[in-house]
Amino acid sequence: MHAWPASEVPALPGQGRDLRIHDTATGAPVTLQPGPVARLYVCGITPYDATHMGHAATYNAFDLVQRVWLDTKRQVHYVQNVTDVDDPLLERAERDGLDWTALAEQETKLFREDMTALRMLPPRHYIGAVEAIPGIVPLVERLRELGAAYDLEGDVYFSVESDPHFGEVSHLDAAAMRLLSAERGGDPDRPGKKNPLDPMLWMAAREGEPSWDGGSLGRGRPGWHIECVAIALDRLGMGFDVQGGGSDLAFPHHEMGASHAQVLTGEFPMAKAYVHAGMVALDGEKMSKSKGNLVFVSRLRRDGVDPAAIRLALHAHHYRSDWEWTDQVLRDAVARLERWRAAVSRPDGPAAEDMVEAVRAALADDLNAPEALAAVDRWVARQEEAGGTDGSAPGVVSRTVDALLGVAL
Ligand code: 5CA
Ligand code: ZN
Repeated sequence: MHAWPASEVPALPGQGRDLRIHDTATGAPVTLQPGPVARLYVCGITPYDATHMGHAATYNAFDLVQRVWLDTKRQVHYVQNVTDVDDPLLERAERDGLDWTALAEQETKLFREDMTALRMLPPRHYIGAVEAIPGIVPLVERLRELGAAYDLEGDVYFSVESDPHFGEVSHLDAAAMRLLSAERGGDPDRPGKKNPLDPMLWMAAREGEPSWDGGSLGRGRPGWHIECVAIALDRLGMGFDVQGGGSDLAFPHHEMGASHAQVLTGEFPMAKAYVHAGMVALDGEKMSKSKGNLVFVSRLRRDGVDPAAIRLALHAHHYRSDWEWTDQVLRDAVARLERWRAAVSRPDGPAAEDMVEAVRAALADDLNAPEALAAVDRWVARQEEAGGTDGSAPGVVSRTVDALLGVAL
């Protein structure tokens, strides 16, 4: 599957800083020291509806991860998936009388356009679940050979008890896991399972649903967690730097994925840091496709909102906090963008070196984007109050905001 075009990332003067980021698995910040090529896997969309502000906020966080690493002169090997076959997608297609492949294609196309408009850097590999099936089947077969998977009425389940590290990503107790499993695509109440939490690896073909050749597994389609594991191991290998997504993915998705990979390879952990973005709400409830309380990026764009303002609205919240999307959040961002643009359009201004370092320091410290905005605001305020004589300063500010925040002034 193709991704979307990259916007250019200007090089900045001085030295970038290593990223220190909160790791869900250890519950503490970790300073990552990737080699010359940092490895990042971010869970992609299930394309049955348009990109909403919650998705945008999560991808914004991982775009910042990339930008901090690029600033340290590293390359970034970034992989993202598209869950282009799964229950919610099939259900929505059925509800709306659409062909499920057409729905997935249409929504993935819109997602690419939204990401391009927001200047989110694209993954190097953008892989659909369907195209990953030939790589998924042998992994499920291998888990069966290892005794870590079992059959139930033709479906294949992963046994969570086969991984001694199971539970070490999300650190939840059994009751909480069971509740979340039921809410997030699991089937804890299905009779015959060894452990209620065991997730499906391969679902035998169902009447009226798409299915693929699964070799010794029979015809069927892949489970959700093994999809991301197959893609991540194939493209990045074990021990990559960051696996990312929204906080609703910590359990079961990232927990199960980590277990699959650890049992398959005998190595631990799959990712050096598990990084989770907070949930964006609207009217007091988590924005979600299933609830339908959504503000779409594409809708705002159609209404003439500058994507750079959307980006600033996202940066105004720390990625780990849960927050509420309101019209005021957007109005504040539009006003900030206007002020910043006016300030950098002048031929000179106060020296900007401190601002570059402050933005760098803020982002390298667990992606503190609100603090990065405050650092730019301080330069803008000085420009508005007293101006300055440094002819290179407005350009330096523009390039910094572009390179590190993805905002074109
Ligand atoms: N395809 C899977 C991941 S493999 C999936 O979760 N797709 S999704 O379309 O439901 O979500 C895509 C990403 O957006 C996930 O990282 C999810 O955690 C994040 N996300 C979904 N809703 C919100 C929200 N309200 N706020 C913040 N992030 C969200
Ligand atoms: Zn995933």
